[in-house]
Amino acid sequence: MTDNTEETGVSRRGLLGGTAKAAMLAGIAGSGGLAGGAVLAPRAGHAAGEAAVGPGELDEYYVFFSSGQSGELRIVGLPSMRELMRVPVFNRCSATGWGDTNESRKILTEGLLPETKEFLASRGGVYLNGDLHHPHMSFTDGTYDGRYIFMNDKANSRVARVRGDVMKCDKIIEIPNMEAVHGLRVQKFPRTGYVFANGEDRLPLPNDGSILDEPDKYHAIFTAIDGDTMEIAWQVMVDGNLDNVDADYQGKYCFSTCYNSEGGVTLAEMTAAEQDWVVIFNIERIEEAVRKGDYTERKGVPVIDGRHGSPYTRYVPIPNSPHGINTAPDGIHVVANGKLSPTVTVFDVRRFDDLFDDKIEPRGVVVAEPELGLGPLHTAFDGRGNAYTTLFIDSQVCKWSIADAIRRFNGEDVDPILQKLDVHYQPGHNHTSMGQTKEADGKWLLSLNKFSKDRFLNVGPLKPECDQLIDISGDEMKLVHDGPSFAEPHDATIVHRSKVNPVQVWDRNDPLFDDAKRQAAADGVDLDYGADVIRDGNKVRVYMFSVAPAFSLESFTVKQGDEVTVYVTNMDDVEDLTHGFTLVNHGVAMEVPPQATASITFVADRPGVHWYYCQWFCHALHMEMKGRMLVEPRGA
Ligand code: K7E
Ligand code: CUA
Repeated sequence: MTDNTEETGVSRRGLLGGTAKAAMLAGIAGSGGLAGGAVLAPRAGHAAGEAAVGPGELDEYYVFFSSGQSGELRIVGLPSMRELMRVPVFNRCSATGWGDTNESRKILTEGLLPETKEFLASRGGVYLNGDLHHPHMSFTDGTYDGRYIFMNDKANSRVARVRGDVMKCDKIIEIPNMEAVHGLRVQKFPRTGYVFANGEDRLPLPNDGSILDEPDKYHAIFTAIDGDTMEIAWQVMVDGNLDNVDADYQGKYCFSTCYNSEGGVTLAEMTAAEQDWVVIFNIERIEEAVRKGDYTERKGVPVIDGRHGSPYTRYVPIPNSPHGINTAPDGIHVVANGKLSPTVTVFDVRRFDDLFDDKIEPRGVVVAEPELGLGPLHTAFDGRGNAYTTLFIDSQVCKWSIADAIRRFNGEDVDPILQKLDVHYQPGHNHTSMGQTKEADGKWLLSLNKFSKDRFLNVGPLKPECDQLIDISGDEMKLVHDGPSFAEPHDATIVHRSKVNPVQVWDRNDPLFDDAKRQAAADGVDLDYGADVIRDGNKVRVYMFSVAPAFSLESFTVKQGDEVTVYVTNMDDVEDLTHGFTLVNHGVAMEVPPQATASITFVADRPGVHWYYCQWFCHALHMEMKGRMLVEPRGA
């Protein structure tokens, strides 16, 4: 196994002209040469036995993967790294009809701000893209509870929720008063509770055109969302900007990194200072401020002033443009990753009370600051006191001891670094099994690498990225598997399967079907067993159910120009018996899983005969599961 010494790091640093910052900036400018060094590293040997999951065997963990600019949530089994499901969220999905069905369009539109709805009117009413960075499961008492997975959309400033029982998105909200939701984490204790979301971009407030090129009047906004109602609880205006966020295990504090304390609007300005900061939010004091009315209401949300000098926040100087921030499973230590500094900074949350009572200086919460290598971005934990930090520039994962880093900080002559493992190439996030909970089990580490280069068969200029599975159960990290993945495996949450318990078929009483039920009742139709065509002026509602291999309507007739809504209810009550409904040459398609209702609305503007068919393979006679829409020409 590769074990690059610190010496290698030093020589690379030398090669790159002295400072970590110069190296990182070189990396930003195009890093082929940097990764080239890692290409020469010996490859891992054969996969360890434990990583093999045989045909028919089930994985021990679910991985909830973001997909970055693809905008969906992906579910992967670990350790096999088999992709199990894609859950459309901010994207449009042809297979499921997400973005096309009435049920999904309601979820995609109801949480948008009024001005966004107006803006999107000329663009089909919904955003088609999203940039999903951070999926995180809800907690109870410091560990996952399986209820929900929350996630951000950096591209269009939204936060979404996926239900753990059916693995479908049920809520999307747009966050007002800020743009580009980046960091997202949830409250770990006593439960979620709050979902914390960082506004990355600094903007005028209000951003109505009255202030334009006056960056000193821009602000960044931190948002707390109530995870149960998906309503915004409060916001805090801060100095600088906001990158990543995490929360403690006591339910008292959350904290965000800032890479732009300079308030710059150009690369040079944003990287000018040698130190930026982490801002710590005092949740109890903020809740008190909301109760007392110490806020300005903006777009219906209480916005608290948390800039320097406020009782609600503290700013801890950190070298240099820190990125990821990660709370250790010991419930005590928090690691901020230096990015442009070769260091990570370790806080002790037990000192935060004193910090807010002004008994110590901001840097007084720092208990260690080990130098690990170039481009530290994110840190994961094994529950045995070790931390694993990704080094973007060095293309390595660095394993280090938190206790030894603290001893070193206190002047003892110990090296906290235990091992460096080459990864391929340029890692961003990394994750350990259950490592973001108090139940971190120290078995697996995933390194999510931004480049795959030569690791897979060449598929042209656009390459997959490379997720590497590392066995951390022993004293040494061992690389056991490479997994290519399409844009972009940005972040992941590894959850033991005992925490997740999805259902096999939908419940007919699910609230997702309420609108269809209400409309069917108004039309005097039994939604479960409908075979009806209801005309209401030029609106036509078509109700059908499906039992493999047939729809209850083999044809229906409408007039050209009618606005047609088709409701399909799948009355099969069997595991894995999904039907679909696709209307040829109409851009109309959707999934209808067992015991679900789905509906879709379109204008029947093409006279003639158009077949509809079942688009999910369901039966030996699946090809025959079809029917005709007969459209009478206008004036006939
Ligand atoms: Cu590191 Cu969006 Cu999670 Cu990128 S943030 S890596
Ligand atoms: Cu029903 Cu295919």
